[in-house]
Amino acid sequence: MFESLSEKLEGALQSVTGQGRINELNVAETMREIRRALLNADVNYQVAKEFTNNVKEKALGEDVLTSVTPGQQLTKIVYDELTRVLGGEHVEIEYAEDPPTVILVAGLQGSGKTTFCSKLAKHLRSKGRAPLLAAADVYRPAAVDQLQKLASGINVPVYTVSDDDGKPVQDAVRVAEEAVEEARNTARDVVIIDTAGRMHIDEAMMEEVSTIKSAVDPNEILFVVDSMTGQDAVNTAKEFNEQLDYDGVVLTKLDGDTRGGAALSIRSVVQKPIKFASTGEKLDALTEFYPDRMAQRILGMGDVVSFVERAQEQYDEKQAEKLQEKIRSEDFDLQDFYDQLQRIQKMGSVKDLLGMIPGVGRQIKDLDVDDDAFKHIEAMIQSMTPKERSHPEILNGTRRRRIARGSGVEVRDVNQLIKQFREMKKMMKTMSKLTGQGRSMNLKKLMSKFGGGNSPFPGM
Ligand SMILES: Nc1nc2c(ncn2[C@@H]2O[C@H](COP(=O)(O)OP(=O)(O)O)[C@@H](O)[C@H]2O)c(=O)[nH]1
Ligand SMILES: [Mg+2]
Repeated sequence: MFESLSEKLEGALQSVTGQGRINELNVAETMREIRRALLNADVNYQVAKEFTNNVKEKALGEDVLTSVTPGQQLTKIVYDELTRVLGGEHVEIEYAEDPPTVILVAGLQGSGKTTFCSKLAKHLRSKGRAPLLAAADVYRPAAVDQLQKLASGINVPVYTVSDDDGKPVQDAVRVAEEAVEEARNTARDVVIIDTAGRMHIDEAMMEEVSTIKSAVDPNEILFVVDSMTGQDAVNTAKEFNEQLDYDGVVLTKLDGDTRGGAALSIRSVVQKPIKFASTGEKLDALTEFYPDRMAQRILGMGDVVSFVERAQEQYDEKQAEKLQEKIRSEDFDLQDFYDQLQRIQKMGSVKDLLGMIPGVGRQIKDLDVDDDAFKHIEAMIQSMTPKERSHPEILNGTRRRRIARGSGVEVRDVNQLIKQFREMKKMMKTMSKLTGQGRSMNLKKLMSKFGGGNSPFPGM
């Protein structure tokens, strides 16, 4: 689904990775790439423009997180914006307080209405409801047959009106009205009305659907649209909405090689929620539409998004600034280091966290990252007095022996910790000069300073 768009978006975001921090220049460039990716996917021009403007504004306005790279942070912002254009929240079908709930399904011919009606019936049944299908596409006998065939497979009754020869009576409004009556009489609590579509929007079709609407006063009108048709889908959605003022959109054929334009544009253009997505011809290929899940699929970087979310949860601006200042002025001591270790561990297992850094994931997959190694480091620091933590230079032989005993390690482990801490501090200082404010500290590089016996990363 949306492979090309996904690829291009990831490409655009990955090009920011590794750069020091978010700035006007790299954001502008990334936005150009993202806009191109969206337009390539046939996203409405206005929607694409607004999308990149919003992302840019947020990127330049947001607090810079120390524990993530600019690329990761931008990924999260793009993800949030994708979720927003897809509708933000999931929107449920509205059920009638007094059953039956009447659902009217409209759309062009071939968009997938009949298939969707059957899928919806199956879906609702699995939720404990008792649907009745109404075959209000009365002009082609094959249409009624199709619905009956699909419905018999799932054991859902279909309401039809036939003449003496068994041919469907060509009165869609009558079928719809009687179906609602039938549901009431047979204790069916949802009526799904499948209507006729045309190849193109025409007045007769619109008028018929509008007449059904006024006749049965549906609780829910769903507009079905083939997502493969790109911007045409958006235009059709607009016209149907002007006529019917529908309640929700059903995107079909998302399993095909649709580029994504319809999915990403419809919500913004018609201001109606996408409620369902259809992903195949089989009757179980229907999902309730969740904008955040879809955004994650499009971006294909769900792990980065949740990483940044967790970093944001742990983020404390004042604390971060204090830390930066300490690094700059070389006041960063073992107590600060200890606090950072605690913070990192609160965010999850170290291997998980490292795996979420783009490019790192694959490298460490087979490594045996030992979270316990951190425990040793922590234990050693815990065995130090506050003064020792802030002035590691006073750690003479006697003190080191005491610390080793107190934390259950060998003296050489303590020696190593002190040596490594000194090296790390040097590196942090250099990094902080290189990146201006040292904001994008690379966790892996930092931790790799802890080589040897206590290293959480064997071989580093
Ligand atoms: N691949 C795919 N095909 C679908 C999907 N939904 C419907 N179709 C197919 O599209 C064609 C038209 O569907 P139909 O329900 O008859 O459309 P209607 O004219 O709007 O009632 C049929 O061949 C369906 O099997 C879908 O989500 N994915
Ligand atoms: Mg049909």
